[in-house]
Amino acid sequence: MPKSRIPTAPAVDPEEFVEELVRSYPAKVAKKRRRHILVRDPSEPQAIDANVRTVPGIITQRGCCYAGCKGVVIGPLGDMVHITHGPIGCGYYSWLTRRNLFHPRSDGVNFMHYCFSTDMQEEDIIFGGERKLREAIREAVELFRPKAVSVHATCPVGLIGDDIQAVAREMEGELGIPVLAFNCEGYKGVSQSAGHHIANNKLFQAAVGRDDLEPSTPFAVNILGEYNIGGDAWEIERVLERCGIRIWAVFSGNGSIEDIQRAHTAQLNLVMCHRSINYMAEMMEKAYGIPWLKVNFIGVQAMAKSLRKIAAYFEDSALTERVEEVVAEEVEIAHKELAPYRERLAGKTVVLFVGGSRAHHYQHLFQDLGMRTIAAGYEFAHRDDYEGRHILPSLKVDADSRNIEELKVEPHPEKYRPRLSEDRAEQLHRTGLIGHYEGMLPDMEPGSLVIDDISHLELEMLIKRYRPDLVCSGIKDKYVVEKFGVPCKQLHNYDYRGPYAGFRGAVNFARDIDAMIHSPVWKLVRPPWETEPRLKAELTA
Ligand code: CFM
Repeated sequence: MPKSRIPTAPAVDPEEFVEELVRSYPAKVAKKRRRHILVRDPSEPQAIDANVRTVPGIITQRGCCYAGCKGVVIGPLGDMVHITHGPIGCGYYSWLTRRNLFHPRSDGVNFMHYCFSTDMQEEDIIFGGERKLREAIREAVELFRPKAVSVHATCPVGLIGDDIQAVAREMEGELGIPVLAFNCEGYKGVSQSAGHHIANNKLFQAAVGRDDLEPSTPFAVNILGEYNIGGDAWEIERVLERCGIRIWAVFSGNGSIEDIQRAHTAQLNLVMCHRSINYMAEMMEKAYGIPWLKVNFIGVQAMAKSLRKIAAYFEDSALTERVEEVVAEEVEIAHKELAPYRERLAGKTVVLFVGGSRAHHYQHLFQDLGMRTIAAGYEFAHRDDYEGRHILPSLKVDADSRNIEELKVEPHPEKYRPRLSEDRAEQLHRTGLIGHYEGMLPDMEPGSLVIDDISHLELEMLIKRYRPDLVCSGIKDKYVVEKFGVPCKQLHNYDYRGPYAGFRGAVNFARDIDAMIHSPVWKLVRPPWETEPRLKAELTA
């Protein structure tokens, strides 16, 4: 086996490294960035800054509000036409690079591979784009006959003040199908996180609760925050079906607007990505009485644990028995298939910097492989995703968050139906089975680094000092990282592979990671620290 030319990590003192990191910034920036960096110490409660503006000039991994709304939450609904109202680049940028896959239903409809945009030009910016939007919606409906249309605002639309809500109402009347308009202008909020919230709000107001069809099984669940990247949702579905648990609707991977319209009749909401969809979980609980339960389907042990949590919620002996059978069978097979990879990967180190959930979820899968997560962080998640939901009441709402509407939700006058007795609900809340998320920090090993909204510079310094065997990140970093001679797995779109969720996904992942880490190609790369310094400059003043 060819050896990587990167020597194993020199012993690094994490506290010293953090000081070194922030020293590379001007004093004011250093002070700000310091609050986004932690050395994990489980002996005391730790707080971290998150969900605040990136310092201008710093190269961040973050995306925009439009990306969070159109690209992340709404885009995966495959039986709708999604129109980007704006310059063509915004549509192009969000054109399925995330690989949220969709299987058509019996009607054969699938619009996932299209990219719809009003392609705004200078004259539209000057004279307004509403006419063009109206025509685009008409044309799309005439040509494609979708069940519903969504319209997504980009930055210029907000700046010139096109009233996309009025156009949507008008078109809904004219065309007789739902037209959902999202004011998700890219500049809103501090990251794509704002777009998640905007998407949740509109889906809740304009789609959920529209069709009262009831599931024919008592074990019907919605999955919230699973987006079917690389086919993840299909592996999750396979396992849940084996257990006798019916997926009633998914928000929104392999999702259909018709499923979402009847989602309020399910028994339970499973929350996969807490960051992007916790709003929906809370609103559905308040309006319809559906409790939510945090799951993680990434990793063999995590998958087994999540299935057991679902069984514990339903308290049905036949279901529990079936879940145990499936878990025993699937875990045994997965372990057998993982064993050769585990042997080659055990002890390797990884750093994970992904959007809002995966940097936590994938730590469980790396644990299955015997690999150590030595640093992790989110691009845009909030403090509760690090520290746990118990800190929510103490969070202060800043001006950026106040820009995003918080819906006032009341129990629905006819459709509210508590799924649990008061006693049981209280008990399950207390034991943490429902309505509970502990965040990433408790799973991080002592001395590991937690870095929020990591900058390009910080990631480079981290690689140089820690020499991890693997970096998990996205396309903005991938090739920079690989020029350091370190393999970089894209955890956003899985580098055109997957699925990685569930039992079979874990085996796929192990195979891919083993191939990456042990590829002979890294031998050919001369990392920059071997040739440095070529040019050195110091910051004065
Ligand atoms: Fe949730 Fe996601 Fe993520 Fe996310 Fe994303 Fe994504 Fe992500 Mo890319 S919804 S927070 S906004 S798990 S697109 S499927 S991979 S940054 S960690």
